[in-house]
Amino acid sequence: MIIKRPHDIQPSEITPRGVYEGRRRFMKLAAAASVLGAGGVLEPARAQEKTLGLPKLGNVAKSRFSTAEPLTAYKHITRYNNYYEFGTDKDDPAEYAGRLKVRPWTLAVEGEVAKPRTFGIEELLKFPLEERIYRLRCVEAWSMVIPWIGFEFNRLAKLVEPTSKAKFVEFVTAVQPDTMPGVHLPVLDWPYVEGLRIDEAMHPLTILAVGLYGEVLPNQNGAPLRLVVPWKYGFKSGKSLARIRFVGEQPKTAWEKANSHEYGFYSNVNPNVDHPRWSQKRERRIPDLFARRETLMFNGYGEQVASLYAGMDLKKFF
Ligand SMILES: Nc1nc2c(c(=O)[nH]1)N[C@H]1C(S)=C(S)[C@@H](COP(=O)(O)O)O[C@H]1N2
Ligand SMILES: [Mo]
Repeated sequence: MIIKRPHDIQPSEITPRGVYEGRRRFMKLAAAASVLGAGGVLEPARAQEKTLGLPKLGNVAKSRFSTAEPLTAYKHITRYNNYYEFGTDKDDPAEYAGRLKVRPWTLAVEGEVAKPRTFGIEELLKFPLEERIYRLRCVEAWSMVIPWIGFEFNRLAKLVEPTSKAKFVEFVTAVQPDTMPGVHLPVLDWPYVEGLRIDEAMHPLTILAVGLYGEVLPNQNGAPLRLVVPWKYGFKSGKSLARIRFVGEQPKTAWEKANSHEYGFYSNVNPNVDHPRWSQKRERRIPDLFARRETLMFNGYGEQVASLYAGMDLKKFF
C-alpha cells in the first residue's frame, strides 16, 4: 500500500509550470557543465533525488576525498541492503528496519582509553559533518557510489584518548530482540561485531556516517550511525553502532566466527584474491545486471591506504 505523504509530491505538482520548466532547463545546463560545489570541489552533476524525506542535516562541508563518479540512486541505496538482523534478502531491511528504535541512542566508547565515555546521538550529530562520496564494494561483487554524511572516526577517538595499549578497535552493533527478527536465528553470532587495526581506524578515510543524500540515515542503512571503511568489503562497515572498544588483541569478528575460511579480518578489496566461491576481479554496479567493471585494488583508495599494508602478504592476510 502506498500513502502519498507530503515529500512524495513532485515539484511539478506544486510549482507553476513556467518556473518548473525553467528550473529543469537550468538543471540540465548545470548537469552538462558540471557544477563547482560550495567547497570549491568539482563534483559531477547530481540529479535531484526523491528521498524518504527524513530530517535534513545542515552545515555539511564537501570533502576532497569524494569520488567524482555518478551517484547510485537513492532508491537503490535504500532498497538493496545487507542488514541481516532484519533478514537476509536484499529487500528485507527496507521492509522491516522501520521498526528499529533509534531514539534514545547512546554509543559507549571504552577499553584501552584514558577517558571512556558514552555519547548521546545528539552530541554525535554536532560533530563537524562532511559529505563523503565513496564507492562501496560488497564482498558479493556488487558496488554502489554513496554520498555519505559523517565525520572522521579519529575525531571521536581523540576525545577518549586511546592509550598505548590500544592496538585494535572493536565495533559492536546494536541488538534489539523486539525489533530485529534476524537475531533470533543463528545466522551470525550476535551482536554483529567488526574490527579494525588501530591505524586503519584512525585513517582519515574511515568515517562514522550519520546520513546520506543530505538526510539522516534511513534505518536500513544503519541509523543512527554506522561505520564506513571504503577500501574494505562492505561487511566491515557495521551498522547501528552501540559500542566501540579499543583493545590490545585482534577482535574476533562475527564473519570470521561464521566462516573464517571465507571472511578474513582484513577484507581489503582485492581483485587478485578471489573469494573461495567466486572471483573478485569484476563487480556489478547496482542497478547493472552484469559484473562489467574491473574491481580496483583497495577499491580505488590505494594511493591513500596501500602504505598501511607495506610488506604484508595480502593473500595470507585477506
Ligand atoms: N549490523 C550490521 N551491519 C552490517 C551488515 C549487517 O548485516 N549487520 N551488513 C554489512 C554488509 S555485508 C554490507 S555490504 C553493508 C551494506 O551497507 P548498505 O546497506 O548501507 O549499502 O553493511 C554492512 N554492515
Ligand atoms: Mo556485503
